[in-house]
Amino acid sequence: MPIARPAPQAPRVIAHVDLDCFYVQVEQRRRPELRGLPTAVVQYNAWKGGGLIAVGYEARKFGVKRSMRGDEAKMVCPDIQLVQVPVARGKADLNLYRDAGSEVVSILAAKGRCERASIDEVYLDLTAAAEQMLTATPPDTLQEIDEETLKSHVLGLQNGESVKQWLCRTDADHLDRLLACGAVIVAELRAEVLKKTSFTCSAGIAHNKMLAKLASGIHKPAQQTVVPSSSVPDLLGSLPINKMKQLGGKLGSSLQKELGVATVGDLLHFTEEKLQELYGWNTGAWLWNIARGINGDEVEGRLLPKSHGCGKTFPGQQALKSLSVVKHWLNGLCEELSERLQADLDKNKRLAHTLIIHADGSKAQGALTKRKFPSKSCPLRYGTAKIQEDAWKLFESGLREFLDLQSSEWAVTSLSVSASKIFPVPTGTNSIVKYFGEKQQSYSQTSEVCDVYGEDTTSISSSEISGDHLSEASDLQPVNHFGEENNGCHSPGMTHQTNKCSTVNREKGVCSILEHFHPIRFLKHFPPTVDGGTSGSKDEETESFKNEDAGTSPSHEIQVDQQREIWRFNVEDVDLSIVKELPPEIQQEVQTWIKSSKRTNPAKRPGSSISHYFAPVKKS
Ligand code: TTP
Repeated sequence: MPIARPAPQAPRVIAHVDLDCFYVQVEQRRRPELRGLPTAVVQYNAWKGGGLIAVGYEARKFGVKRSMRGDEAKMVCPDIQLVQVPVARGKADLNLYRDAGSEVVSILAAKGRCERASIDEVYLDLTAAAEQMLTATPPDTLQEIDEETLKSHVLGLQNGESVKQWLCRTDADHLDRLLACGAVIVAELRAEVLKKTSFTCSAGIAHNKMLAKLASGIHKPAQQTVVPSSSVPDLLGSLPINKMKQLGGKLGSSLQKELGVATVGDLLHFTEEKLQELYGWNTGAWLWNIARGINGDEVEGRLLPKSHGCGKTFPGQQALKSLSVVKHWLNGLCEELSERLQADLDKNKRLAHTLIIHADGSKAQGALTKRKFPSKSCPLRYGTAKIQEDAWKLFESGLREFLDLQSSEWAVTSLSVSASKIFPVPTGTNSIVKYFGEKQQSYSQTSEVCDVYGEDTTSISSSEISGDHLSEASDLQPVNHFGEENNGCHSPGMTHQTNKCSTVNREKGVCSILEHFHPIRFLKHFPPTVDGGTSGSKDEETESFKNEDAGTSPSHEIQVDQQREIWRFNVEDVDLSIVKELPPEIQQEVQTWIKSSKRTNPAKRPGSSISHYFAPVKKS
């Protein structure tokens, strides 16, 4: 669902950079003999020469389109070079393209906040760089403006004004002057990408993400388009409503049918109240905004994908009709997912928290008819065997629901697994709290996975995962957009889920370290200091860790979940020997606290142990 965000107060310079015919360029770099030749990348599927998933610009001149199959493409362009997408485990292996996309991202990220939006698309917030350039070396002061910048398309140029004149106008308003700087910066970045990777890309430069994205596709390949504010009404006035992101589906059709809206600009005829009355407060406000080119979305500052997914389609005769065949494919997909998760963990120190499976299927009702197969999710456990086990349980649960307790014939036509809610591995001063949080969560995993057999306790609804979220999943059309799922930077262990988990633990009698190390006992040994141990800012609702600099005896609070239990102790009183009994990942942290107390000669208490400090709670 689109989210209406107000326009930002200060002007911004946003670029959307999109690589041209990306998979084709990657293949042409791998096989330079293909350069300059009409080329397309085909899907792994021999039927009629395989489906085209990327078409080079030389081939497009002959009328070759992505919707064609290889045989059809050969008919319109007999010399076309068809390259098959790499294959692993009987399905497309996109790692080559993912890695190539990462090369480009690392170059683009040099100039400003960078958001990797898909395998070959990036948003950049160049506001700071443009402001700096405007102050130090605005385009009119440059001895020479490079050719790539001069080739820019500036929308709405009036009275035969040249691009160079527009770029160098000193009487232009601040907004246009910033965009001119943005154009110079983006041209430099694109040249850098070409030099370092040999890939060409196209870009849109505007004051917001929506307009930048629209603009990057206007002139391709290897070109850039600038959208001054004055050109926005014309741009949107001629933009078919279904070409706008998020209006390609039901909402766009409804606007066309119910309101007779043909272009985005046509929405200007409706008041915000009317649009809200028809489509709800948020969507109505969003529609009102986009009609005016208003979009407050931030460039997120994310170089890595939000989720990992892999899937495969089984059209027609290839549909899967037995549990053993589904299991075979599901295991393969889980293996790939697991490898990618492990690589992400090793390389980027990130952990995924949710496993999702999604399938499409049909079931007998006279003939096999297409039905919605429910998506299922559960907390993700690392390790191929565990992922396979959990995915299988989710599939079985989904199938049961899909069949609605009737034993009928069924067929699965697509299958995908994905991992989402990916966060950095907790490090630094919060780790002890997260450690306790993770422990609670991991205990809950078993119960939640088991629960899918009974009531559907899936934490993510099918509607939530049926969108971009799974867009990397299809083997037939692997649209590799990393997804738009909005996951703020919550700490993984101490979210609402943790609260839910702790309830589950208590109800089901599952052990939790917190149940053994009860804070009340802790307080008994180390009474609260003057403020009574209830401090903590309001926005520390789920987690807080505070180092109070109170004289020579620093004390620490750990506030665990929303119950607002405060653990407070005096570092002076901690016996260093107990540190060795703590989990390795938090030993270092505790050492740091202790060092910071500047205690030079800690008293050793023979026989003391961690249980002395955290005495187990007696179960009644
Ligand atoms: P796009 O950016 O949509 O297209 P493109 O880069 O091939 O061409 P253009 O110059 O017009 O932007 O997609 C990026 C890559 O994603 C594309 O090269 C192949 C892959 N892809 C699929 O596998 N299936 C699809 O349905 C689409 C749209 C893309």
